[in-house]
Amino acid sequence: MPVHRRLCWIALAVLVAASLPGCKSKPEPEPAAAPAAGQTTSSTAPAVHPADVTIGFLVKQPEEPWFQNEWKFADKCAKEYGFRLSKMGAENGEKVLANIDALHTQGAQGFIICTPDVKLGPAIMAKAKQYGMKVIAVDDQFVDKGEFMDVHYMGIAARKIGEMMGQAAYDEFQKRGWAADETGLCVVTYEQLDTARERTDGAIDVITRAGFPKERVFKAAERTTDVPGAMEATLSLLTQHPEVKKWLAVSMNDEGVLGAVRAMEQRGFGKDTIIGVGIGGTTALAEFDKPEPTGFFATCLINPYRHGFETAEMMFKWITEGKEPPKMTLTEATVVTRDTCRKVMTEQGLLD
Ligand code: FCA
Repeated sequence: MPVHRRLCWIALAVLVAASLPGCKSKPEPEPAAAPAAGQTTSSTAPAVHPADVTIGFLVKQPEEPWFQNEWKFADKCAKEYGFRLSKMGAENGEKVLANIDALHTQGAQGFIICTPDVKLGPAIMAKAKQYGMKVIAVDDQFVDKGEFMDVHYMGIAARKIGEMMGQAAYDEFQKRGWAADETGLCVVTYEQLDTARERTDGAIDVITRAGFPKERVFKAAERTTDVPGAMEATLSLLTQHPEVKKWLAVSMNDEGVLGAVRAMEQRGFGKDTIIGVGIGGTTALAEFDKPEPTGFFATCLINPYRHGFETAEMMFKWITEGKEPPKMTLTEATVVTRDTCRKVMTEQGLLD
């Protein structure tokens, strides 16, 4: 073949190759076969390109500051690693399942979820399996037939933090020299959720073991774990116990305690007759930032950076490197008050 014709053929071949889908001059790394559970790949190069990774982050109460913060830190992780994060509200079972379908359509390889109902665990895992998606449960652990499911989980050390909450309330009660016989402990409960029950049980145990009379512990079961839910529950408790002159208030989260404090204020109680201690941080901070102190005395500051950034990072590495996260990660808390909350949150990098 004359040289010029041979050159033409080569040029044509190059053009065709370049226009073929997936035929690039620099080949993309091939996705590795998914390693068996518990195994890690030895390769250091990412098996999947970060830009091809989509991770879902579903939360049961998108309006709650805790969950907004989890999203904020997960977003930070997505930016840092260059993957796509799909944030979705999952207020009920229908939404959860529809959103997992939507994630599949988006090509997601995995998701992190705080489920609206822990009993949805088996249905969530079945759908994830069908789509080959990885799952990390955050905050609320999946339950199947009364048992925790063997699914990767990051939650707070609920019992321990509940005890911390009780201790902080009891210490302040003693410091103020209140008489036990005119004080009541209001416990806003949500006992169908394990992480909630462990927190409030921990608080009750510590306070009663310290000597506070058991018969002065009053539970108010909330129907929803938000401020209105806690307020409604507390108002009816207050109606039943007009003899109580001073209140300690604890709950599973800041919202529960804030609802209790608001209800008590409606009935004439205030900063000198309420010692409220919550679990959270951001909701408490808004209360501590008010010009005058209220009955919301302290909170156990928990860490949305760990629950948002770290879960997203674990999921990303699981997808791209086959690095399986620990089965269970429990995070800790620090007690903060009006005087220390902002400072400690800043130190922990939780504020902008
Ligand atoms: C649960 C609660 C949240 C937060 C989280 C760590 O999901 O509903 O308020 O306390 O645990």
